[in-house]
Amino acid sequence: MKAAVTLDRYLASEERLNELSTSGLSELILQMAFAAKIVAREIRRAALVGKLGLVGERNPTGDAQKKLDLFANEVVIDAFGESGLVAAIASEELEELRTIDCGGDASYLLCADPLDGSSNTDVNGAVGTIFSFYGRSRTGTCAVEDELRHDAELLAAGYVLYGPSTMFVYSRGQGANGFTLDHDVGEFLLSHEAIRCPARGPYYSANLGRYHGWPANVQRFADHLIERDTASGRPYSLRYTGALVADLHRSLLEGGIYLYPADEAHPNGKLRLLYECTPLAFVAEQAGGRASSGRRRILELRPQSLHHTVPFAVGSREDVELYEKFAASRGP
Ligand code: FBP
Repeated sequence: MKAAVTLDRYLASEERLNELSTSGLSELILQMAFAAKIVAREIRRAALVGKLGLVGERNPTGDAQKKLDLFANEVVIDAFGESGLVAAIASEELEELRTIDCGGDASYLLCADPLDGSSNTDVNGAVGTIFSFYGRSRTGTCAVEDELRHDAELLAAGYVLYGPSTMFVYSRGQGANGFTLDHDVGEFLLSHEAIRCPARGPYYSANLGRYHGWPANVQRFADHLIERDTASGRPYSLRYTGALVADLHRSLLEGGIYLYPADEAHPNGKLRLLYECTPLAFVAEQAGGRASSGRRRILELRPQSLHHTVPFAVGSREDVELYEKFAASRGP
């Protein structure tokens, strides 16, 4: 039987293949995997240790915070607080940046959505963690938010999917790879090497409950996906789990598109550019997919603020390109 490849070993092989894949970045990706193991354990036993339910507070973009949101946030911050590598952390759960060592030599920045799909925590649904590491452009200074907004370089990104199994998917610019946690061994083992996203469908993920609040051209796109036309593989099947990470993971493996357009309740979209859209766009593109606001490629956008939201479409390249065509179209 082929020896299992641990995340550690795979990162080391990437370092040998590409000098851009630094040991510092490997250490950070391994530390995120460690944090994911702790979060996975807590999610699995949450109902037994009083970790379900709300904390009664709201996060910076108004979402009601779950106990597991705060737990995952603390685990991520603790995991990088002593690393000596991370100067500051931007998190969905924190109003402001958490600066750790911005005046020193720490040369990386971390952006994280510690728990994606929070509405699923109390119903045993899939949830995720989204992360990205930036190389500092102004090491030793504390104008970190300005750095993230203008010239910090995105070096690596990924997500953890806490589903029937726990998966860790990341990229540092050399393709996207997936690892599955062997809970008994306590190691993430290579299970999905060089993920290639099919060029199109057959699934789409969107909250159709918001359909009537979408712009007409977006409604037309959704209508188009469910028209009958065997030649183009339509109608697409709806799959909406309530967790972006789970829906994107399906699209990357089996094809399809996830979209969260602007709507009446979210005129600038709901999803946060810095710690949800950009990291997933990076992974999707490394897997041959595409990610867009409908008007611009997500990776061309820079955040105007820490919690800046954008309309978001991600998944199979041809489906997202078609969405962009509809999004650019005029008329009733
Ligand atoms: P959280 O990171 O706060 O969970 O928000 C993101 C998210 O939950 C996505 O995972 C999901 O696709 C979407 O929001 C669900 O939003 P809605 O309930 O409006 O459909």
